[in-house]
Amino acid sequence: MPGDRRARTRSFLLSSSHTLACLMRVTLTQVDVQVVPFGSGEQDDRWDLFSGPDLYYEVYDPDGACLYTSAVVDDVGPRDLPVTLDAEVVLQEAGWHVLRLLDADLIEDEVVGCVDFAPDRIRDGRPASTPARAVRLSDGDLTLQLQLEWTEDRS
Ligand SMILES: [Ca+2]
Repeated sequence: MPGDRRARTRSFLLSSSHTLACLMRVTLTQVDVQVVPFGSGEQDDRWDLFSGPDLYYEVYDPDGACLYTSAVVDDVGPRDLPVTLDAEVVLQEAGWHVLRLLDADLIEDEVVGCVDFAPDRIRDGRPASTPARAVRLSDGDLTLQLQLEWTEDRS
């Protein structure tokens, strides 16, 4: 349950060799789907029989636990891009997280693509006064932009 994870106020230490370590909380605040592999339009390339993919994503922490499942945006077509998927995910662990973009289907959801990102590495070398950062990630023909926000953890 995302609520349970959020309720836990465990924080982690972000450090790099040349800056002072400080306690920061990383939040994934937005996911934009910028490019989707729609295929050539042939029937077996299409995500759904008569429509575009129904997009949503899941975020996994470095241990493989699912932190968050977004709402579904139905029937996404090339003209709808970029599509913004909701997010308010606190990332408590350092290390590689996985974001899976999926197409919701009645029988079995299909994976559109997977990207991984490590919040602690993205921030390394950035000045402490940069609280937000957009990160562009690709998997084949899929391109996503993640908005990450760093705030001081006062808990
Ligand atoms: Ca679908």
